[in-house]
Amino acid sequence: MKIATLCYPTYGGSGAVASELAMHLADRGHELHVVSYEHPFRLDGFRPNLSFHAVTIGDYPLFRYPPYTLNLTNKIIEVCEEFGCTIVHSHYAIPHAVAALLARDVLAERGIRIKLACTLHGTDITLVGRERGYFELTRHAINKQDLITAPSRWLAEATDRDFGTTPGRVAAIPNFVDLQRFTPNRDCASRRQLAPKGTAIVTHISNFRPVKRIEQVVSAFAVLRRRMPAVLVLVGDGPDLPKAEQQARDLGIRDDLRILGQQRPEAILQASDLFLLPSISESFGLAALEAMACGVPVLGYHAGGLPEVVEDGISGVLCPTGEDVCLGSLAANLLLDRERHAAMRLAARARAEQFGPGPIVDSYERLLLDLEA
Ligand code: GMT
Repeated sequence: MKIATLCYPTYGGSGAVASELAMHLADRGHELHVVSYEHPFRLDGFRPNLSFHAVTIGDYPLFRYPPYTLNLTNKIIEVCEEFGCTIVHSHYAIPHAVAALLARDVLAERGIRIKLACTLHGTDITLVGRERGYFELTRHAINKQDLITAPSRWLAEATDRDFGTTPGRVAAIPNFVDLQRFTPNRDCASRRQLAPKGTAIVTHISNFRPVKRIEQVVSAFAVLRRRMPAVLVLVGDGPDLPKAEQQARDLGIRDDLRILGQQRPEAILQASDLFLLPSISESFGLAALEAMACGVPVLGYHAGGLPEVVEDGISGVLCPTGEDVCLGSLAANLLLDRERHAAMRLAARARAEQFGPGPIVDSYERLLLDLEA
């Protein structure tokens, strides 16, 4: 297959999944052309059959808001024509699915037929896509795709309900994790570097947007900190990170925060005792899966697709949404119960092993190959 993959390059799950999938498909001999406005953070290592194409964005003075979607569409047309791509795979519907649809029309006029696949990731359905300014076009573009996938049954059902896709049409294909790269390693150097012996390491990784409820991460940590020596490691960047820092200052725990910015997460996860992910909604929770692969239990809510990944009471703790729970006390209770914590660490890794790349990339590959048939 020759596939043009459209994705966001930024720190976040959709760009990570798009990049990892592109690399796996390239390793299986397919030709991949990744299109984005910057080189995606997870795309690494040379492969002769994988290339990156940057979308150049016009800056004509008339444009107060440069029309990125048009530049993207133009790039899709160029890439499909030049390299003979027959599938355009959009990751995150907005604006990728719309640009792909427009490109398909232009290419059809030139006698070039392409098929469209779209992997929905989460807020393209649960938040942004529902906004009035995006809804109609997003619904149209999703329904015009030849293949639609979502990382959880929960998101597939939400798409049917809110965007009118026929039930069963959105294929639920979970996120996957590299089980060699993300593997437990308690004696790693990063553990000693992040905190002195006997100090619990609690971690949160995200793009620090309101949906992640960072304020709950910090307040839970403040409660936990009163019960034991601990540090809170924050990885990633985003609009709510400065607020988290201020909240920590107000609570008198700023010195216990390790704000690391955007980093490769594996060494940090290996050093961690607990991963906090109290999101309002999480279509899957790739960061949680990566933590679990490193043997780190997850504490969060029974929200969105997270229960399809984390088994409450076994590989982590999921609190009922809408109830007044004290995440900090739950975290402290778990970390102080050494036996339960050790069992949960093992269970977290065992659960993650069900999400290795092999069979999940197989599912994508099969559905994409069917498009060509
Ligand atoms: O926030 C998003 O929806 C975008 C996306 C991203 O790029 O960060 O995250 C989503 O996609 C991941 C990969 O499929 C999922 O594991 C995340 O759960 C999902 N985030 C949300 O649903 C909030």
